[in-house]
Amino acid sequence: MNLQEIKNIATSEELIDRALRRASKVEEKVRNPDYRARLTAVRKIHSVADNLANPMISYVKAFPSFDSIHPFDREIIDLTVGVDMLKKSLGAIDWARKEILMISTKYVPRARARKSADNTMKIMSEAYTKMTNVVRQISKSFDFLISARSIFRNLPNVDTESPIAVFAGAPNVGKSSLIGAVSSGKPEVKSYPFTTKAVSLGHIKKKYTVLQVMDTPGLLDRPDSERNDMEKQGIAAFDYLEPIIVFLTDLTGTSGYSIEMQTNLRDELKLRYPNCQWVDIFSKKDLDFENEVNFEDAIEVSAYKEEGIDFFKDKLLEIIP
Ligand SMILES: Nc1nc2c(ncn2[C@@H]2O[C@H](COP(=O)(O)OP(=O)(O)O)[C@@H](O)[C@H]2O)c(=O)[nH]1
Ligand SMILES: [Mg+2]
Repeated sequence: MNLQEIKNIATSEELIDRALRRASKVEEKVRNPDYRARLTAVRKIHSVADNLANPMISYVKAFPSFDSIHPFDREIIDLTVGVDMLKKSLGAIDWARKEILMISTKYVPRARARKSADNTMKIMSEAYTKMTNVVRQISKSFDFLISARSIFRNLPNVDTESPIAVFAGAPNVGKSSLIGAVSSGKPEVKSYPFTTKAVSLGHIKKKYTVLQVMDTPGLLDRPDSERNDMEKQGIAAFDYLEPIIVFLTDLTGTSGYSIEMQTNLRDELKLRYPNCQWVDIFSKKDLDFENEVNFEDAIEVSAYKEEGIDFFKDKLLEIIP
């Protein structure tokens, strides 16, 4: 399921206009005017019903089914538009679709049974009114889906089926730069609603393996006590992906954050994610390290001079769960 790739959704009025326009082109070439009216009416009613109901099916199908959705996507949907509201809107569209088909099923035989052309047209326009009223009745559900789609399109495109490494560490320690240095292609820069800062999402590719790499600004860069509820839920969303945690420590003193703050943050995250794979990085190795800490197996890298990058990438690919 790909939340970012939901196709365009029409408003209720656009849908109605399109359906009526298409139906207006339907014509039957039969001599007898009464017979012609009956045939035309039947085809027009079918045409309106199909042109309303078919797009509605595709809209409902375009959104993920909540039975099979990945818990990460579910959480993201809940944090952005609300799972309940989305379910309600999709339910309303599906209800309306069935109503429309029922109306057409009811009106087609009635149109067929009329003797005079006038009466037939009356029945047809009654069917039109009923069908379009059903659509208008749920216009807010269309509007909701339209705005949900546009919100989803602007989210980082995390593939829940592929492994992911999230980069954590204090601000300014070099997370985004390192993501740029390890990624094939340019990382995508987009935002989640639970962190006002833009997230970088890149990919490390080797043969058939793709590892997503993402930083988490505003989330995994400060102590839990400073996070608001929204940010806590944002972190919870990442918990569902069982990420590899890449923790950057900046020993150069240029990030503006003390070693004490950085190691406290590291301890806290280690407690929060006891089951995740963990990789320690000392960043900016092109500069002098002013501090010293003893982390086993830490990898020294420089995003600037591209030092230690290949070694780090290989290490990541090796430990993909
Ligand atoms: N000397 C040096 N500076 C770096 C390196 N990586 C990042 N920086 C600088 O450190 C600052 C913060 O980097 P950034 O990647 O934005 O850190 P983030 O906040 O953790 O994402 C920026 O001014 C970068 O130019 C590096 O490898 N060497
Ligand atoms: Mg950054």
